Amino acid sequence: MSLPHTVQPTPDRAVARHPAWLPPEAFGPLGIRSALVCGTGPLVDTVVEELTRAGTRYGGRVHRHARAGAVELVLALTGADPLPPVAARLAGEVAGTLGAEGFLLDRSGHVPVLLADTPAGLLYGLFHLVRLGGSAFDLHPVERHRPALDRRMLDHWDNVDVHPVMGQVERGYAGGSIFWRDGAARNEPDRIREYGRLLAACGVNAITVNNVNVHATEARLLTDRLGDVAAIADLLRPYAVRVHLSVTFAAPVVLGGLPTADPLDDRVRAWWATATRQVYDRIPDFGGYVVKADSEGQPGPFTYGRDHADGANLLAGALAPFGGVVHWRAFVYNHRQDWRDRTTDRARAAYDHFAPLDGRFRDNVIVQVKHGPIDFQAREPVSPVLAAMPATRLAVEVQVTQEYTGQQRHVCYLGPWWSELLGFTPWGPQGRTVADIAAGAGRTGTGAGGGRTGTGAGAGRTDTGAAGGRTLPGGGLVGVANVGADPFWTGHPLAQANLYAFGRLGWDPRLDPRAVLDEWIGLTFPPSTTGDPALVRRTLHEIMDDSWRTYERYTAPLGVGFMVNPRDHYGPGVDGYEYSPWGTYHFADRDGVGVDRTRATGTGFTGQYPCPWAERYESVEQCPDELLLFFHHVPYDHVLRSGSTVIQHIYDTHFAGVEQVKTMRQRWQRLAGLVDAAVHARVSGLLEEQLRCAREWRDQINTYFFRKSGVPDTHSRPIH
Ligand code: GCV
Repeated sequence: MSLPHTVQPTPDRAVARHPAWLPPEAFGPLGIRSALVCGTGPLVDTVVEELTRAGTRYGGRVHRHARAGAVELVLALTGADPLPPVAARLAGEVAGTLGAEGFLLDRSGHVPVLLADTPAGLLYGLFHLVRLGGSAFDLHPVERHRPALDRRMLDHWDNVDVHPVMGQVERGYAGGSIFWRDGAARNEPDRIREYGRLLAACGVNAITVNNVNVHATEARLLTDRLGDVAAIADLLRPYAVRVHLSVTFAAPVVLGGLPTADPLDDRVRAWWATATRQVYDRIPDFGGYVVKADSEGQPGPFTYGRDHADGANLLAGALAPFGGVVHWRAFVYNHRQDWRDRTTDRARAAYDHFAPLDGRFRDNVIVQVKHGPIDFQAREPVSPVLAAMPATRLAVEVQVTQEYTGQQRHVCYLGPWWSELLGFTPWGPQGRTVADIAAGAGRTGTGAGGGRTGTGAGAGRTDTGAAGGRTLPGGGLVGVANVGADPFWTGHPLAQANLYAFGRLGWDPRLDPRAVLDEWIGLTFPPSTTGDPALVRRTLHEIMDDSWRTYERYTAPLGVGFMVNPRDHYGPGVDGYEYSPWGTYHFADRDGVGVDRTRATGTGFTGQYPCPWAERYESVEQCPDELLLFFHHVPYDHVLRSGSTVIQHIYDTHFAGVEQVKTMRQRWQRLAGLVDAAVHARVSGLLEEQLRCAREWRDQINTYFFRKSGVPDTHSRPIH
């Protein structure tokens, strides 16, 4: 969909694809060394291929035999035979302890030795060495690495057919799909392989290849178009990325010709079993299904009077024999709400639907929960569902694609936001974090291996898992992908950092997001390719570190959310959703603004949180400023914890946000001639658009609230 004021992505074949965080120069320090790789298997071949490519360019050599002579770097599977003496003793000590994706790096001797129990671990270890660059060869104590979250998945909202409203990619801001074009597979294997490399190099290990809104053509990827999915899986397998498919709950009807998709119907169960077996015949390492059911018009179990545990367990049953999982989205709410009805609160919906089902889901169901209770707004509280389902595998879903954060036309580095989210402690400072929940720490399973299976309402509802259950693995971190056919991959070249940060924080949620950005800068703008490496690094930090908060300053204030234009969700539309059926209201009037979600006088949403957050959010005095209008309706002269009034805060942040964008633009100009000219030109053009749009936000929001409240700006700045 072509949007107004858009810097359109360059036609996808016009220029070579940008190497993102894997330019050849990033391999220089490894490429000049003579390396030994011990082990066999396709992923080990990938490691060899990467090193060979670097060696071909920089003069290094890659050996595959332990008795190859002098080597300066060893990468080995602990079970490889033979191993060189420099690795053999350590391998014997650590074999079997490194994990399915982990690795160990020993730099205490004269030759760095990287060991892994599995080929995937070796691949991740290789990219760790790339990140270390020349310092990979410095003396250093032994380090061990393994991902905190087992599942680090990107959901592509890509359509096979061009959708009349949403286009090729729903909420995509980087050109067309890298997988599909005009109803067919795009058939550009090199592009998909390169994508796989980038994913492996930041730690992503799973994707879905189609939109969660599954339309008619896309439904068929499960059956007669399965070959297209298998082709993608073949291309991504060498990078340890497993492919998943979004499926429609109505598949037995629309594809199988059955009269029903009732999850408790034996014919339906048999249909899913057969379809799923056929998928695994074709793609033996297929990851599983993603389902958006009873949500925004997608079909689901409610049609048959069943609940979401019934629906999810149906698909989980079909996948279980093959080790697959179903990601079942908790994004279920009434999108046909009457705006006059003040008792219905969309924020409550996911919890109300899912929390009572805790303990009913099979162990291979992952309930996928949007990070906030509404819909990927730039500021929302953490979803209370994440603290409400101790006997269920939960995944946290974030939006890497910038639907509500500037649509890859604005610089908005999301790492700091995700870091806050993953570090949030729903039970207070001493308790588990959201990352712990996504990792599965402390979860217990049903112990029954599945809920009820077709025996009628109510059966099996006693599975709570709290007592006698087994530890469940986590559901991981899921991000809606921001990649398209654009030569820079992400439209805005600096939006690549969000994809990179998503993978890295999924691997280790405790990483400092600024350090992650620093890694990304070092890889993407290698010192040897820039005119002034120190200035480039410093300037990018100055522009990007705080850019999410800058975006927040000039858009919807104090957590109130949804002041965007309807449909395309770009730019200010203060009342765009105020009288709509979507359940996203701010209730601004002449006296005040915000949504009363308290137990005392509002919708009671605050009661969905455990202590201490239920109390903090309930209290207008204790509620964090940045979320005040999410939880409370307050007068314009309400004094924030910061000491400012609500109305003055709105004016101040909107004026400040625009000034900060002007500064970004000036800073970027310093880099002219110092970074790649195409990157510079693209970012320069987009910063003009960001400034235009930020001014529009400032003027519309300030004017709107001035007109509503009649309160002047204490600094008498222009308000229209
Ligand atoms: C894929 C938001 C988006 C929709 C998206 C939906 C979802 O509502 O605007 O485009 O649909 O979220 O997450 O399913």
